[in-house]
Amino acid sequence: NEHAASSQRPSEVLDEDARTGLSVEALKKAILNNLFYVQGKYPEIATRNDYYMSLAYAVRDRLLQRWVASVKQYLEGRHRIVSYLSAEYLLGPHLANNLINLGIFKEVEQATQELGINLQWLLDKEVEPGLGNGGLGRLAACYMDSLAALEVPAIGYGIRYQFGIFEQEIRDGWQVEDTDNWLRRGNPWEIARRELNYEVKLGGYVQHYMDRDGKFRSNWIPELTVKGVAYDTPIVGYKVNTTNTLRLWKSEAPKSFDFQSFNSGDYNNAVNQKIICENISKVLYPNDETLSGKILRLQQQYFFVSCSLQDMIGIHLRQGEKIEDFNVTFAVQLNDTHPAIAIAEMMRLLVDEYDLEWVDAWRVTTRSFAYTNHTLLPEALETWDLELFGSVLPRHLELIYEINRRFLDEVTIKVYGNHNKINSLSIIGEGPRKYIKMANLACAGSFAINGVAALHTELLKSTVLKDWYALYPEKFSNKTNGVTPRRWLVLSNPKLTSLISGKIGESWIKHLEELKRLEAFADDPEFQKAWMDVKYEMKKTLAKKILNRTGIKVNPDSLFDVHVKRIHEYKRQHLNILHVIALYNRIKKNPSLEIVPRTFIFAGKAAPGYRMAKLIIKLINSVGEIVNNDPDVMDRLKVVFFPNYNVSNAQVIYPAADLSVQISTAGKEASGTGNMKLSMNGAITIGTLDGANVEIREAVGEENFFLFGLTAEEVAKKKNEGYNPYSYYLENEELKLAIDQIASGYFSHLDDKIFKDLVDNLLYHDPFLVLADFASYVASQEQAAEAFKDKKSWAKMSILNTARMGKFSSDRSIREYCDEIWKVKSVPVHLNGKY
Ligand code: GL7
Repeated sequence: NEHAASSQRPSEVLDEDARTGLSVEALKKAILNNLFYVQGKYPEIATRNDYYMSLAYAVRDRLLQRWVASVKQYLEGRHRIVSYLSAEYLLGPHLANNLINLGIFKEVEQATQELGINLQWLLDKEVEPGLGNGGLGRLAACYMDSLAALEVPAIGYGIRYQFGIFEQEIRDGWQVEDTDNWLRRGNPWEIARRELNYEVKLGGYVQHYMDRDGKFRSNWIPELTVKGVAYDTPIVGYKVNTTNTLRLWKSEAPKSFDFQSFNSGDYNNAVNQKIICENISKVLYPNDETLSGKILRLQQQYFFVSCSLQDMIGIHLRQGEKIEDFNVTFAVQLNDTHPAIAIAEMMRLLVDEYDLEWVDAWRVTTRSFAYTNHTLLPEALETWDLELFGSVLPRHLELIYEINRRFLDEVTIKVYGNHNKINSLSIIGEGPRKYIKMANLACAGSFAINGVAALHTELLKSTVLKDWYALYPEKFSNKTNGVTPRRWLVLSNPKLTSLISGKIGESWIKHLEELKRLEAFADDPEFQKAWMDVKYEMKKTLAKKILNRTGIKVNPDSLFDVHVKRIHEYKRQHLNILHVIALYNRIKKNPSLEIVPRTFIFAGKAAPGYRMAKLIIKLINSVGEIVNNDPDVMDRLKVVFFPNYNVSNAQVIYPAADLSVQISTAGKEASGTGNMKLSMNGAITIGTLDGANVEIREAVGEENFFLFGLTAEEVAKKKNEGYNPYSYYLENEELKLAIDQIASGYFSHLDDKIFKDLVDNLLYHDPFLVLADFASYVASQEQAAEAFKDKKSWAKMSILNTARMGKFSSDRSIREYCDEIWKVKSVPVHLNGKY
């Protein structure tokens, strides 16, 4: 039973110090108390998991004290609250992060040690909540951390998926998916709020009638009603009391409902309906940047959005405020279009349930929402088949028609009847089948629209959202992504953290721009040595993990070339592997060739239905099998595919990277955030002018960045002119040989069919211009290898990368959102007395 661990605990028996004290003694007492009163064990028979749970509850008690104080203060002071709506939160393990943010890592380390247990064992026990696919979900997690660190009142709303992103295994070189049963041992970080639940209607039809006052009314008769139950996770800020709420909804069957069928004797139907209800929050869709158009996915989106809006309205009204002032209490951010149905749901709640006039409801709605776009890929822009949409949300379909009708009336005048523009702006797409365009709904209903990196925002304005930009230029702004230095430096790289703090103190952790002060030591030989010693240590740690997970022995003295992210053709893992093959062939031609030894480290999941991505994983492993075992190579090249890339694994990989591979086709990666984490940890980027790479290069200096490839403009031009990949293949000998080898089965036990689709795709289509960028990539990699030979200058480049990453803290991003979009202020939380 997944709730077992969060069962009642007799807090009365704990004294105050054991509940909230931060001293080693208090922590020890708390752990032992929990071992007894929560786990029902005594030390001699306790397992590591028992100790993990006991420590987790001890930490949670400390969070609760701050959490209650925060909520109380927000409500009593009627402070403006940020509401972040996101279908994904890729949180990573909580325990270590909470220890750091509470400032008790050392104390807990000592407390556990005195109890005869190793803290690392306990940290390793935590199963991470993988409630997201990749960058978009991880960004939401970093933003929750920064909101709390900056003492901004905020609630994150989302879905409590019972199964998060699948676990990846590699078998015979292929990706195999396994379910992520993250709740199987209970989740000590969440608090089930059974009493906080809302009903959500689905399906059915709408009745229209005129009421006694002569007002037209709509009555939505659903086919199904589900209940959303709140599960809260406290998110504490770094060394502040502020503790915000992450509120995730679990779907259940409403009580009333099994009874109905029961009474009519239809027990099977009652059970079936219960399963249908519970299915809604059962599993995260594993597609990254591709829409799936599935009914269940639309139900998920609507389910969590409706619960969240009902919850916000409840909070607002309980403060004695008027419904018309909703937008004064809340600023609601839509994390991509996944929650964009909120615009229509808000209109439904205001018009149907709270009796507002349409124009008043629209005014409140369009002052409440802001929309972040995270991708330019056309296949990722969400649309719903209109008929399917109407079958799930019949009332919302009517509302969207009305929103669209009024909107197009306004637009027609502004664009002077230009039909192309009207079609492009319409929320409803015409074609053989009509469809709903979620990005257009989001744009029409939001007061602010932003992209996630400077280049991305410019491309939004000039391509995907061009007509919107022409209509509402004042709504647009850029908010370059950021990452939290707490998890991605302090927690992942404690040795580098102490080295830095030893030189410049600790305040950089909250004010990342202060890393600039490291520049003064970039030429200091002693500091350079200490810096590279830490890197070496981290490479050894990763090497051990690699051996453990893959059986491959890698040399920590070699250049660690790190390419970790979701597997996608636009991210071009195949460009990387073509370079590996080229180096391999150079060695085969000249076995005594002097080259910088390299370890190529890949990691990342492929969407289970994305054939080409899965084929790329197989290719990486196939090339690895040959290269790693060819005696001619003499360990100068190693290719590793590190399985099951997730937050925990990323925390071990980033600190060990020498070279950060960010080689997406220019114009395709909206921002990237792994690029920031790697650079922060002293890796030097080899990359295209794409996403945030552009700003990273500007920040670290072009001499500390290996640039290659076509620009976004050149890519667009080449495609326009008719790109012919085959000519690149013919002209470049190394490229031709590499592709011929893949095609002939050299890496696949002479099986010449397995990679046929991949090869044909490259030779005859190559939509992401892998072949066009190959020569430039190889040349840039030669520069990187040359630079790696000069240890001093490499150390300097590495130090300068870290030193100049201040801008890429998510604290900076959140400050910009707060000042320019949300208009919210910090509210310091005080812990006076007991709560
Ligand atoms: C993404 C972008 O692809 C990525 O570049 C960006 O850093 C991230 C956060 O803004 O959002 N968009 C998207 O749909 N996914 C992303 O990771 C899954």
